[in-house]
Amino acid sequence: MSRQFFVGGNWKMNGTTASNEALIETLNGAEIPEDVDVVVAPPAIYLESVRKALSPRIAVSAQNCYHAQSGAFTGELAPAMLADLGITWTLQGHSERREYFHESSEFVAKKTKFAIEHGIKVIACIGEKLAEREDGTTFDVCAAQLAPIAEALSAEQWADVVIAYEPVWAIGTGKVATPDQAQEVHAYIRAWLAENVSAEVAEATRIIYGGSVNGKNCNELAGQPDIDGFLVGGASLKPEFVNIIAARA
Ligand code: G2H
Repeated sequence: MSRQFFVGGNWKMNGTTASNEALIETLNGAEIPEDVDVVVAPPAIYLESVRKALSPRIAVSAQNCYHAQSGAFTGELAPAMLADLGITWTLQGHSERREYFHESSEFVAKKTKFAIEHGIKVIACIGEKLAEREDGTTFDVCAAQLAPIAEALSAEQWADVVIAYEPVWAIGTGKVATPDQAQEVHAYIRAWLAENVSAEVAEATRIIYGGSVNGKNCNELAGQPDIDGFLVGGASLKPEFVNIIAARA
């Protein structure tokens, strides 16, 4: 089964109206191969303006959303609000949220399930820290982060999930995982899905790599059998994002 290549741009807490307009002009003018899904995740305050200005060929994602429909949850966004604006994806569990906002894997799983139940697809992020890699616990960390998601979701709901493997030591550091290092973990994640969810879900679920991906290193990573795309941070704010979208071509 061939999995459609998927490239996400995580703009994190960057941008202004003017810089967004320039980036959107580049993206709208880019030739995007038909067999690639492209999603960008601007900061919440720009979701609506980006959705309105961006070509419908490119989907827009939130960087986070909460597990309630509405109510007294100051500072949060409901999946229904995203759907109302034509936003079809959200990130969940990015390592920066786990680290700086103390999000647990259980909380990430709860928000993932709620988002999917309310029509928003999820890029679910997992990955180990440097000390965990050095301790040889990379696989255990990934399994522990995946387990609550697998417990929360039905097999059908996995159709609305993309897993982003992002080793924390490679995020924003310029230290990209080698293609072999990334492939090894992606293959592990796929085997974990086969064992803990189903063979069908393992085969169909896109597992994308994130961590210092750029226009230079993307082609070799994209050639690995279990790397189904990328979640790109820094380079998604630059014209080279267009080259990353074409990495599989
Ligand atoms: C990892 C990635 C995007 P960067 O966080 O999610 O960022 O490409 O800047 O390492």
